[in-house]
Amino acid sequence: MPLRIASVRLDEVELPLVEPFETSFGVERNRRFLLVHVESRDGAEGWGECAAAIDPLYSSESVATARWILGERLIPLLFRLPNPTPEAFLRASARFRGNRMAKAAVELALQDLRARAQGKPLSRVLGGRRSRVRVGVSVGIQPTVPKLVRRVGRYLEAGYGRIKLKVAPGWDAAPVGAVRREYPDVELWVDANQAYPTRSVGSIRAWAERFGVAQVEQPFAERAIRAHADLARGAPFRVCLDESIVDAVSLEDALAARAVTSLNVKVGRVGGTTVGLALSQRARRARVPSWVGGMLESGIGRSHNVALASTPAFRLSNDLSASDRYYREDLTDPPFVLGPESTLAVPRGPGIGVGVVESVLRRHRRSSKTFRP
Ligand code: OSB
Ligand code: MG
Repeated sequence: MPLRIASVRLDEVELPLVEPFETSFGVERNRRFLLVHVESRDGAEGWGECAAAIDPLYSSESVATARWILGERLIPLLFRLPNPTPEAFLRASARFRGNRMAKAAVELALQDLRARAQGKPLSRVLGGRRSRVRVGVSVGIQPTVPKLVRRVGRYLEAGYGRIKLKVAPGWDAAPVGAVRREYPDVELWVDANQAYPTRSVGSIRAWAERFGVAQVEQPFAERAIRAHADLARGAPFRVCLDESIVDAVSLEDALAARAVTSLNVKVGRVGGTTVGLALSQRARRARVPSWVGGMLESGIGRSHNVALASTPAFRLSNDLSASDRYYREDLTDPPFVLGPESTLAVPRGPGIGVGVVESVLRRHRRSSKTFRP
C-alpha cells in the first residue's frame, strides 16, 4: 500500500552556534535553516533538513529561495504523487532546475518516513553496515594563529582524530604550518571553498606538501575542473571536490579529467540521499574514496548524514562532529556524542533513529507553515 501524505510542515529555525564559524566566504554566528516535517495519513512521520543558509554564499541557494520553491512548487508536487517515495519525488521534481538543497529537504523527509513506516533504521534501509562512523572536525578561520592552534588542541583532547582547517588566501601557510609544528602526527586536511585564483596551483602545492596536508578540498571555483586536475597531477595529497560536484554528470566529467581524488558528498548539494549514495558508489568504482560532508546541520540533518556515512562506499572520515561542537542545545535527543577512535554511533531506532525535541524546536522556531493536499 502506498503511503498517503496528510500534511507537510515547513519550519524556519534559528540555532545559535557555540562559536562563530568562519570560512573563505563569510562568518556564521547563528544557523538559520528550514525543516520539512511530513506526516502520512496513518500517522507516520518523517523529518528533513534544508542545508541552505540565510545568504547564498556557499552556493546560489538560500533560505528564501528554498522556502519559495518548497511552498510554491515542490510541496504541491509531492501532494500529486500517487506513491510518494524518495525516488518518485526525485523523478517528478527533476524538471525544475537546480534548487537541490530544497529538493533534498523533501527527499530526506521521505527517506525517514519510509524507513519509519518499515520499522527499520534508515542506515539499514540505505544498505549501511557500520554501527559507528569515523568522523573529524572542520575548524573555521580564527582571529589569530595561536588561537587556531589552541582550538585544534582542544578538539584533539576531545578525541577528534582528523582536523580539517578552513583556508583562504592570506590564511594558509602560516596557520597550517603552525598546526603542523605543534601536532606533527595529526591527519590534516584543508578546505578553501573556491577562494583561490587558478594561478595558485604551484603555491598551494608547495605549502600543502611542506606541511604534510593529506587532502586539499575545493581550492578553485566550482567550474574550474582543469585547475583541480593540474593540482592533482602527481600530488602527494588528495584533491577533494565539494562545490564542483552537483550530480552524476559533473562527477563523470571530473573523474574523466582526473580532477577528483576524493569526493565530498553532501546530501543538500546533490539533491538528496539517493543521489549521494549513487555518487559515492560511482566514485568507488573509479577508486576514488568518498566521505560525507556537513553544513553545520542540527541533529536532524546530522542523523541523515550519519546513516549515509554508514554505507560501504564511504571510506574516509566524515565532517560530522558531536552535537556540542555546533550547538549548546540540539533539536534531537539523544545528542550525538564523540565515541572511541573518533566515531559517532549510528542510531538503531526506526528512521533517523533520534527524537525531535518539540519544546526546543518551538523555542528556536521563527515561523511555521502547514500545507495540506
Ligand atoms: O565546505 O564543507 C564545507 C560548513 C558550511 C559550508 C560549507 C562547509 C562547511 C563545513 C562544516 O566544513 C562541516 C560540518 O558540518 O562539520
Ligand atoms: Mg567543503
